[in-house]
Amino acid sequence: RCGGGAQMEQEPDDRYYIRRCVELAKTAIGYTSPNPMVGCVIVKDRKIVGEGFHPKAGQPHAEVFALRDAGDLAENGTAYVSLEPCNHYGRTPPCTEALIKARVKKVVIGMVDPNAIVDSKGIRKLRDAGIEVTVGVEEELCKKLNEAYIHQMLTGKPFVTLRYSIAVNGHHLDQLGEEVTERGGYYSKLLQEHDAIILSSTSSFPASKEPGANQPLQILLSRSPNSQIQTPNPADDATSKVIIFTEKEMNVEPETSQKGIETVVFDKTSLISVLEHCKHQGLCSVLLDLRGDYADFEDVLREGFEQNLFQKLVVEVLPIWRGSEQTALKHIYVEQRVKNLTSMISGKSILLVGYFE
Ligand code: AOF
Ligand code: ZN
Repeated sequence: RCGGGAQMEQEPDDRYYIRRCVELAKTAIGYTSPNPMVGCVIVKDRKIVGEGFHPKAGQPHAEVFALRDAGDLAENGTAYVSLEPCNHYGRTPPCTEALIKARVKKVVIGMVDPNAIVDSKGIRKLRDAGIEVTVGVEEELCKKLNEAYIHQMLTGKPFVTLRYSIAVNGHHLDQLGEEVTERGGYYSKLLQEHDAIILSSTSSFPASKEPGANQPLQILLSRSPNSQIQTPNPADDATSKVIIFTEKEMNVEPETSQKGIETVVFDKTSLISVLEHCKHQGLCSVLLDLRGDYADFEDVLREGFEQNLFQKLVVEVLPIWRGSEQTALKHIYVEQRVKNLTSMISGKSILLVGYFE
C-alpha cells in the first residue's frame, strides 16, 4: 500500500455490497412472482467469494446460490442479502439453516421480509445461533426493488400501475412516444417489470424489447359492444399469453382458435374481479395502460380511484400539441394526491412517475 503512515483502512462498505445484491436480484426482473427478487453476496477478507439471486418461484433462494458459489470460503465470511433470509419450509428449506450450516460470521440485511411467516423470525434465528446481524442497509433501495411484492404481502392485492400519455397542451393521447418501446425505453421496461398488462381491446401490444424479458400476461378489456378484438401478432408476441375479460351482453367473439387466448366472461367486469383473477395466478403487478378505446376503461378507472386500487402513476408527456376532448381521464378526481413525483427522459418524451397516497 502506498501512503506510508496512514493506518486507517476503510471498513468494508456494507452499502456497496447490498447495492450489488440488488443488482443481482434484478437479473430476474419479471420472473419471480409471487416471490420477491432477492440477491445475495458472500464476502471474505474484503473479496466477493460468492454471488447468487433468486431466479424464479419454486427454485432455490438467493442465499443458496451464493453459498454454493462460495463453497468453503463462506466460513467466517459475511453474507449480504437484500431481503431477510427466510426461516420456514416453503417450496424450499430455510435459508437461515443454510447460513448457519455454512458457518458465516455475520449477515447484513437490506430489509425485513414483510411476509407474515418470516417477519423478523429469520433475524432472530440467526442471532440465536450467535451470528452478528445488521438490518436496514440501503433499505429504501431494497423496498423499491420489491414494491409490488411488499404491497401484495401487506394488502393481499396486486400492485397496480396506471399509465397514460398526454400532449403538452394537457390532452390525453392514444399513443406512445418515439423510442419508448425500444430496448431501454421506459415502456419496454414497464412491460418487463409487470406480470400483467390491462389493455383496451383495440390497443396494440408492443412486446418488451429487454433481452430475455418475460412478457406480461395481456388482459384485454372489452366494454364496448361490437369492439373488434385485436388478437396479438404471433411473430411479435410469441411468448405473451392473452386473457379476455368480457361481459355476457357484449357477445364478443374473439378468434379463440389462436393459441394462448383464454376468455373469461363476467356478468359485470370489475377491476377488483380482474385483480382477484391475477392474484390467483400468482401475478403481483399489473399495468393499466390507457390506450385504445377509452370506453373500455371508464368503469375500471372510476372503480380504481373510488376503491383506492392504484399504487403507482406513470405519465408520459409527448412533445406534441394535439388531442381531442374525448378522454377516459374525466374520472380522475381532483382530490387524488400523488407523492414522491420524479421526472426523467425516455426517447423524446418526459416521464413523470409518482405514487398514489
Ligand atoms: C429468502 N431468499 O431469495 C427469497 C425469499 O416458496 P418458497 O420456499 O420459495 O418461499 C417463498 C417465500 O420466501 C417468499 O414469500 C418470501 O417470504 C421468501 N423469499 N427469501 O430468504 C430469497 N426469494
Ligand atoms: Zn430463503
